[in-house]
Amino acid sequence: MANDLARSWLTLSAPVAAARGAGRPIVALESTIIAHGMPYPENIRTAREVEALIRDAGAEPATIAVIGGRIRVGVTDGELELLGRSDRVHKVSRRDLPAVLASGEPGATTVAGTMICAALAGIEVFVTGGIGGVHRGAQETFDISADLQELAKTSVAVVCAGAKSILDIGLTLEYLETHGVPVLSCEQDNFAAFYTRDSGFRADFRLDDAAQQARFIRAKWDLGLAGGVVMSTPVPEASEMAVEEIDALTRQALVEATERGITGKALTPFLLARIHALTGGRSLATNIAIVKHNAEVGARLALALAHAERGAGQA
Ligand code: PSU
Ligand code: MN
Repeated sequence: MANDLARSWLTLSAPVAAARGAGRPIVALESTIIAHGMPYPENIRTAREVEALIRDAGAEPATIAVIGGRIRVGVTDGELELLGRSDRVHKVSRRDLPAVLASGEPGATTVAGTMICAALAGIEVFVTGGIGGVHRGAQETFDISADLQELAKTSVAVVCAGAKSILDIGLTLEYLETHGVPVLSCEQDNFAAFYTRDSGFRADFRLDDAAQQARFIRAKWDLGLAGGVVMSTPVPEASEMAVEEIDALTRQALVEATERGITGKALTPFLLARIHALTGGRSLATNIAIVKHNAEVGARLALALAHAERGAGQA
């Protein structure tokens, strides 16, 4: 756990505190995906189902959000409802965290925001859908998600289905390499592209087995190599979308965003909502299947990390 001052802003839910007390592994979940990534009521239903999957696998889920001026590590059903229904929930990345803590207004944490809070709470594994990245055209706009900087410095393993093709996936991987963030993949050699399994880019290291993944991560952190690890897992085949379809719709959504002058933190939620509408909701079913699959992978990783062997030799 972080120092006492940082900890004074955290509230662990009763189930999370009990899991901590019993030494059971905890898996963090983000809330931007609930408040800004999926429509109501599927967002809340999915959040509950994902929590149940993690619990069934033997770990404790901790959905992270900022409510009432506190960082909440684990939320109640009522709080989940607030996050999923209210249109006054802020999207909270590193920059925004002090603002919602100071104002007391509700905030949903992004990948970056959730990583910060998970690390403060001593949680090593975080399950999400897709990470933010370098946006297409970032050479002009400078739009690079703060998620990537967070991965560079905050020691949490992020289980995701890669990054969406609304982003420039090649540049995203280059950025991660520059910052020393390892990109692991399971089930396939290549990095996943969210709605589709194959981004066309190789991940750095393929590790199919949770025990191997855990040993890799332990070695990194034991050495003091601070920073995150991206654990890419592809969408299950049965839920994958057609590459041509998703490419065409992504291009259309990007054109619309440019025409409407949408930039900054509003861009990613706009693109997600447009793709959802343009697919007549089919992309949402894929999105849900992705997060559930990631929850299973993440729970297995959290259990493996709890048992991971350290270096066998002597210092
Ligand atoms: N990608 C998705 N679904 C999401 C997000 C990204 O497929 O819900 C959310 C995550 O919370 C991520 C954030 O951290 O968007 C990135 O936003 P930005 O690009 O503004 O950094
Ligand atoms: Mn951005």
